[in-house]
Amino acid sequence: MKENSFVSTDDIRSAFSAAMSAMYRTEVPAYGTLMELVATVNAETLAADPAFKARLEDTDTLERISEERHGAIRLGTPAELSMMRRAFAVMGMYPVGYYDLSTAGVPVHSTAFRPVGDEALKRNPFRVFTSLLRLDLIDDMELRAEAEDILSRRQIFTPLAVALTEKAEHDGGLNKVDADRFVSEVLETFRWHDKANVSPAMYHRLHDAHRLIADVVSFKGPHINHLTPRTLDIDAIQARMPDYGIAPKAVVEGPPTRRCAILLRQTSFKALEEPVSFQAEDGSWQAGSHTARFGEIEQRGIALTPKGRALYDELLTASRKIVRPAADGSNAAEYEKALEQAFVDFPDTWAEIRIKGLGYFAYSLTEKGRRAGVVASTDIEGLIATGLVQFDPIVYEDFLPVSAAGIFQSNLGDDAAQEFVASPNQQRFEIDLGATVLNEFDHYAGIEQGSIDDCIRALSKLEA
Ligand code: OOG
Ligand code: NI
Repeated sequence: MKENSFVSTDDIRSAFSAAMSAMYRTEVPAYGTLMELVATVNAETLAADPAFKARLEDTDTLERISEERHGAIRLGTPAELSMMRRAFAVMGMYPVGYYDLSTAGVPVHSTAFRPVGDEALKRNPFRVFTSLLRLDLIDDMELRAEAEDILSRRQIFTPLAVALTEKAEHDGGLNKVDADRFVSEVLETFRWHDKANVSPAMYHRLHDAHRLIADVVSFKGPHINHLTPRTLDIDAIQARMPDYGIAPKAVVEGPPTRRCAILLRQTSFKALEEPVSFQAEDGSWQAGSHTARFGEIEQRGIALTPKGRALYDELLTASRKIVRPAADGSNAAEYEKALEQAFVDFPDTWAEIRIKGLGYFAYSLTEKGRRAGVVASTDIEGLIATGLVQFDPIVYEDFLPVSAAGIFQSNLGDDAAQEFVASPNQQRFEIDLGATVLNEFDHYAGIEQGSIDDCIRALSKLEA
């Protein structure tokens, strides 16, 4: 097959995220309502700030501003995780980062499958936060064995999804007909099933061990549990959700509101209780309910260096020592205040964030730099000082474990906090995944260094 007849991985990913969005809106109408609110607030924000709008027009595709940026699934077995990796690769999505959530009382560890290059992110940034259940953290050995047995009997991919993934791997891509079929077949894995795989008694045993275990083990597949569009004003949406009849989680996760946005802020509406039926031992179906699916929004800022991230973690921990956000929202205002006060120590101008080595920046030539003629200097600070080179923040494209835990917790029910011994096991995760995950810090550092090299090369090349 000729290579140019292959659909690009970016196009397959775009088709997939659009199909998932359409499916989820039908499955969870409240999510459609959230999307409307996001579109409204984004339009208002842009109308109120023409300079901001112009800047976004330069760097983003404005008409796609309110589209989904990420979703999340929870898998049950190593085999499911490694097959998922292969299917995501067909869409140009690769595992970046390792997140241990055991410390936060959630028995999973995770990665994010996402596009990696700048071009691919611009074409469509859709990511999937993907967790693997850790039955090794469950003390009850009998229940652990039963859960393993139930999981070993399910097949979350359709035969055609597997066959098309293998075909893409073998041929190096998929043609239009196959790509369309691939998208609709892989979508099946993410679909909601209102008939559980287990009896009511087993569901309750799993649920009592941890609600998340029930969510993963009791169903035919890893239903998409939320999708997340991008908002330009997360505080406005948090405040206005109740007007639209949807209940926001107690607080916005991540850093406080700032002039210079850092990392990632996110919030969600609380997961809905949905009807499901369970098949009892005698074969009869019994009505019940399950709470798992919700909608989220995100607002992203600059990617921080290890030094910046350490400062972020330190300030977040400090603020949570003063006020720990209660799940019912009763101390939300106090929490916001403590957070804001703690973050006074995090510089809030791009220049200072850069000079202190807290964030990653992309460097480029200014207009003056482009007209400067020959400048054979490798001193980037000098080039900035003389106005030949400028810098822009690199957007953080990954996730935050404390925030992710907050999102998990608020959607597992307000009383779900539970202790596990911290036990990160990246090596085990990578063996199960069948690949190593990309280190996000190395990745951002590489983008930054590449942009510096490009500036220096461009200025000295004028010599030749
Ligand atoms: C995933 C929660 C993590 C985020 O945005 O941090 C996440 C889950 O609930 O499965 O999606
Ligand atoms: Ni999320």
